[in-house]
Amino acid sequence: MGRSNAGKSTCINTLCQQRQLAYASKTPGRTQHINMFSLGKQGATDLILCDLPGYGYAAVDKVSKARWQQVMANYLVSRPQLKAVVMLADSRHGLTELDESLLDVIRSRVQAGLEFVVLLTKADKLNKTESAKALSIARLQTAGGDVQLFSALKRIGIEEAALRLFGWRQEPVASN
Ligand SMILES: Nc1nc2c(ncn2[C@@H]2O[C@H](COP(=O)(O)OP(=O)(O)O)[C@@H](O)[C@H]2O)c(=O)[nH]1
Ligand SMILES: [Mg+2]
Repeated sequence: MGRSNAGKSTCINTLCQQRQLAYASKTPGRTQHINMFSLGKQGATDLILCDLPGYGYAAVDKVSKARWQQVMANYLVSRPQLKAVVMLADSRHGLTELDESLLDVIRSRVQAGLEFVVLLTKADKLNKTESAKALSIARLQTAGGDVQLFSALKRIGIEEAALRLFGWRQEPVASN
């Protein structure tokens, strides 16, 4: 999840080594549904990635905004299958107020064991000093939570993110 234009769809495409699995757009606010991508062999899913609707796009009317927020909050609070939340934020802006309010929504689930990581996207736009600063601010905002840099363009943090997600996959149920 993340603000519209944070790089969610691009991240999913990159992790899945697909060009257009998730629709990346130059027009913010395009993804209005919860799109789910099943990874692994047919009938033996390793994990499912969900591209949540982006939030924070100014040009969206109030009613739609409120509806999306409700859909998101319901999903995050009550979806029992949810194993992990990946929050994406543009590394140049860091976590905004809207991101922090969503952190509040999932806080009790994270305390109860829901995995959580922040990807600071488009890290190719930052130099070393700016990257270090963005990381430490985001870590403070998440109270020492997992935060990493990510860039689909310059391929920063892709392996780190992929390994993290793969480590969180549901162990296959043994059958005999
Ligand atoms: N420089 C740079 N731009 C990126 C990167 N990832 C995504 N973008 C651009 O950011 C915009 C929004 O990306 P998108 O994946 O559609 O964001 P979403 O709205 O969160 O799904 C697009 O123009 C992407 O090309 C990146 O790693 N580096
Ligand atoms: Mg998208």
